[in-house]
Amino acid sequence: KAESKARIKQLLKVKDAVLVAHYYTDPEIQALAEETGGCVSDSLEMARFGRDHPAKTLIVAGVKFMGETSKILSPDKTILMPTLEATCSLDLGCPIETFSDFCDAHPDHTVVVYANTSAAVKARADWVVTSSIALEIVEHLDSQDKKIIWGPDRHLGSYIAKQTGADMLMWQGECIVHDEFQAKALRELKKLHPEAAVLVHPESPASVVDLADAVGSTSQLIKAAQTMDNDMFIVATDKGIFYKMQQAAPNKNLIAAPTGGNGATCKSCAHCPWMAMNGLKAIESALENKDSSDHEIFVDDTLRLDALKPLDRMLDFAA
Ligand code: CIZ
Ligand code: SF4
Repeated sequence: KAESKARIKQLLKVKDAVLVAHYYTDPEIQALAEETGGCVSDSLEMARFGRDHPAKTLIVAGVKFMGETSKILSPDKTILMPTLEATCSLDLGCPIETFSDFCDAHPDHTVVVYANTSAAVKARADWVVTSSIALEIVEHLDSQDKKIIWGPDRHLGSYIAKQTGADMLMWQGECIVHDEFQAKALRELKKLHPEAAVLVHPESPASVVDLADAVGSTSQLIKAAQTMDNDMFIVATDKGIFYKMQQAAPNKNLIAAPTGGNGATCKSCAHCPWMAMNGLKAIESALENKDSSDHEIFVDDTLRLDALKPLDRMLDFAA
């Protein structure tokens, strides 16, 4: 491992590359990104950091839509991923053909899609949002009496509809990781730790969100652990987040929310199987990039410009 890390550090220098990692990747990958002057963050910040960094090459340790978003924002950079097989159940569950038909069937609706989608789905949308800013953008559209098509995460969509009262037609997608958090087992755990605050990512089912003391994106949940007075937090999101959350709140006790209620076994067990593909060996191989078809992200130029519009709309709104 030490050898692999040393080799990665050397390759980053030689190739003028910087490592950008998501909060859900394994702790050693996040630590390596920090040590080498890269960044660890959510999908929006990853893309922004990559765009603004002077390096010629970005190594995006995350899942495919994050690499695509980086390419859309930084077309002149080489975007490499540890593996192009790292995808996302939301992206997989929202193929462009059927999604486009759904949009065509409701031409009077504004199309708002989550960042966890392909470049083609983004290109079909009026707005792209991440979980940090989805609520504000839908509020803004609702204040203009817009009817909304929301895709692909139905849990996040329902949460936003409930908070804003907006008129939203939902695509029925879900994140296989967050969908597994269990309300019944969480209620039991809360009873054991009545002093703990519950932090929930809104890709979780409504029954779990209902038990939350704070609901938010990964960066918002880290902030909550840092600023809330509680000494203990029960956390319902991918367990990769514990690395940064513990750093931000070193004296707090963080425990994982249960994923297998009623004696059922979990499948993802609170760790995204695609995020887990971003190992040291894969990063090394990306940096070597012997075969670009294994690592390099390309986005067709017409598609890129169409996807850039709704992404820029979000970035301008956030600014
Ligand atoms: O669930 C994910 O994959 C998240 C939270 C992505 C992101 O950073 O927006
Ligand atoms: Fe997709 Fe869920 Fe994995 Fe995030 S954690 S990449 S939403 S499957």
